[in-house]
Amino acid sequence: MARMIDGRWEGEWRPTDEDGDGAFLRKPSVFRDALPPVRPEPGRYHLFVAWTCPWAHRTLLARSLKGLTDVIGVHFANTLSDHSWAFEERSASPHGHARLYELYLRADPHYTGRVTVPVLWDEAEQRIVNNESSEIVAMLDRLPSDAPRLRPDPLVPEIDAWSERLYGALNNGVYQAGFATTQEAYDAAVVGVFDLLDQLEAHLDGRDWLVGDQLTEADLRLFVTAFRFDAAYFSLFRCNLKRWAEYPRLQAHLERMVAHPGVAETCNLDAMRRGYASVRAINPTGIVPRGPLPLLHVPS
Ligand SMILES: N[C@@H](CCC(=O)N[C@@H](CS)C(=O)NCC(=O)O)C(=O)O
Repeated sequence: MARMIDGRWEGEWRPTDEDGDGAFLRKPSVFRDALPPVRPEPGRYHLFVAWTCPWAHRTLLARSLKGLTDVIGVHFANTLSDHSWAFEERSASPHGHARLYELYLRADPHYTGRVTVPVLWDEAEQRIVNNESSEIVAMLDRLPSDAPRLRPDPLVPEIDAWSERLYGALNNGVYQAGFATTQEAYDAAVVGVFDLLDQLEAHLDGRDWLVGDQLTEADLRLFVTAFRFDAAYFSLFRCNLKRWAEYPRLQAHLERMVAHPGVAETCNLDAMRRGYASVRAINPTGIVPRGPLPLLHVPS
């Protein structure tokens, strides 16, 4: 068991839940409210994230690309171990918490579920508004802003169709490969990852962005996995049929994203590498592999 039941930790922490065939299952998020579509008062809402986490990364990207960095606070947890994410220093959490689960208990003393990042926290009402990254991205996108929409109405059906494919086979597919406990579950996941990469490489022929001719939420989904692929998923998750850099158009998309204003500041390559290497279930010694690294200049 790896979750809280009625506000108490149940058993040993493990990185995942499984189905009976050794395949990794991701549980639905619990807090699912929405923000009102008005520019929030600065300091009221806060994102709790971790540099490692791709789901948290897309909320950081939405906050940055929508020009909301002055309005929505951000707090980084660094290590994930027994009893959830820990903050490097208590000051990283506005309430002086050492661990993320304390925030969940502040929102609901009887919380039942996994304790995950990202969390969108409402300081005024002392509650978790939402802990599902796709919904947080969509609600940040609806806030008034001069920045272009990440989900422009006419493109939403195509964005959502890509999002579903990206989530199943790639964003979550790499985790299914990394956390599989049977050969069959691992093989199925890895084949799915690389089949989709082949399809994406073909789709990006003559295009800069996945949908339409602008950066959308679909590109965020592709990017958060692309950024982690060579440095974490290739080695630690054994997604090693090819490196990201061996796909010319996917590599060009990765470089285009990092060069886009507002993206590089959401990336921390070293913290991300250390974060994945610290998951003892897949890397018992905790040694951080020196390579491979993505072939691009990103802040370390
Ligand atoms: N559905 C969530 C999933 C988030 C998620 O799985 N976060 C991971 C980190 S990448 C986590 O916090 N895991 C801790 C745990 O499951 O105990 C979302 O997309 O927001």
